[in-house]
Amino acid sequence: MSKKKTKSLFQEYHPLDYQQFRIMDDLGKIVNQDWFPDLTDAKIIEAYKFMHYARTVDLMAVSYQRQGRMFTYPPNLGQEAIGTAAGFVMRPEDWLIPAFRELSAWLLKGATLNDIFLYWGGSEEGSKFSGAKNFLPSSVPIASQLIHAVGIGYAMQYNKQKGVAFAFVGDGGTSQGDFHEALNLAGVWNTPVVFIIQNNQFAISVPVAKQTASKSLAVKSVAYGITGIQVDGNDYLAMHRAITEAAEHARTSNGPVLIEAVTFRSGAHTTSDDPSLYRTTEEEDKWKLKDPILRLGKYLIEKNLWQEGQDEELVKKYKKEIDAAFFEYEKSPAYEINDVFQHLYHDTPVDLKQQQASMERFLNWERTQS
Ligand SMILES: Cc1ncc(C[n+]2csc(CCOP(=O)(O)OP(=O)(O)O)c2C)c(N)n1
Repeated sequence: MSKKKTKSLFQEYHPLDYQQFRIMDDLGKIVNQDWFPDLTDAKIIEAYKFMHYARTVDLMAVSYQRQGRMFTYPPNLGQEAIGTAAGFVMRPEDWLIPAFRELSAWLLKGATLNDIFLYWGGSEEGSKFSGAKNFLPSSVPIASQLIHAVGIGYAMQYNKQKGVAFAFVGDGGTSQGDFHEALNLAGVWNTPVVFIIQNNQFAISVPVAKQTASKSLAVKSVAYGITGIQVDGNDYLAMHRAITEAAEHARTSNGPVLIEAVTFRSGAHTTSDDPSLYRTTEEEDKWKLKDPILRLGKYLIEKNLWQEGQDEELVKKYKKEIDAAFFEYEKSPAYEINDVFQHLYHDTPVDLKQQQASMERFLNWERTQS
């Protein structure tokens, strides 16, 4: 780390001081050398390329959905720095407890492109992540995953394992009771959980100002007696430093950390949404200048570590790889419609059996119509 400090990062950026932690400005200029992360140039280039890769997967997923080859998909555009930083900091023994909009973290934790396409193609097989360790499936009820994260953290602590649970949630998720219960229990039990709120300004059409009267989301950590920090979520270097410090804090039995990563969802909520109905192009244009890839790219170009034309070549190569993986995915056998009843309970409860029978009757009826 760059210089000896008298205060920890979390003391220097205490949530009650309402300062956002950042390392570079919107033009990629370093404005906070003191907290520059312990990363070599090669590691920064690796992260930059990975953000491009994750973005290419994301943009192509939207395109496959538009072509009718995949189902509803939630774009990650503009939020790549957060999941990429978490993914690079996470160790194999750590757990990833996802929300659903952190594709880069999924990929770095070991999800394959096939897993991703299966999941958003509606197959239960896509939740298995067979090649990845310590990775929960997406939990559709918003914020319910945070309760699981605290349980996992508690279990690791009980078993004297040194892992950390990384749990994601959106700004909208902070209005759910589960968010507050999870933070409360994590504080009381001192569990090794790093909560990452991706504050992307909207929960579908609801702006963050309608989620809370608090001046920030990070400040909610204070009420639960846990460590918290607000970070510029579009600044890869700041995200990497904050998550590294948070993981270390949790791993060394100092308890949970709440990180509010301030970002912007540049795409739609999902492919079924139209953001032009609830936000302005001025707002979108303002955030485009803060794009995480653009900013890190400017930093690298300024340091002569990257040339402008290189991005195009890279993306072209990634597109080819992703398309090849998608063609493979399209060869997968069609999933059994009954799968939706089969992955939750060991013994299927009566009401689910009734729903299953009703669905089968409907499908049989539908077949007679064609
Ligand atoms: C308990 C619950 N209520 C409502 C929904 C429907 N829903 C899906 S995503 C979403 C918005 C989530 O917003 P946020 O937490 O900010 O995450 P983002 O989508 O912005 O990443 C809602 C309301 C749900 N899945 N679960």
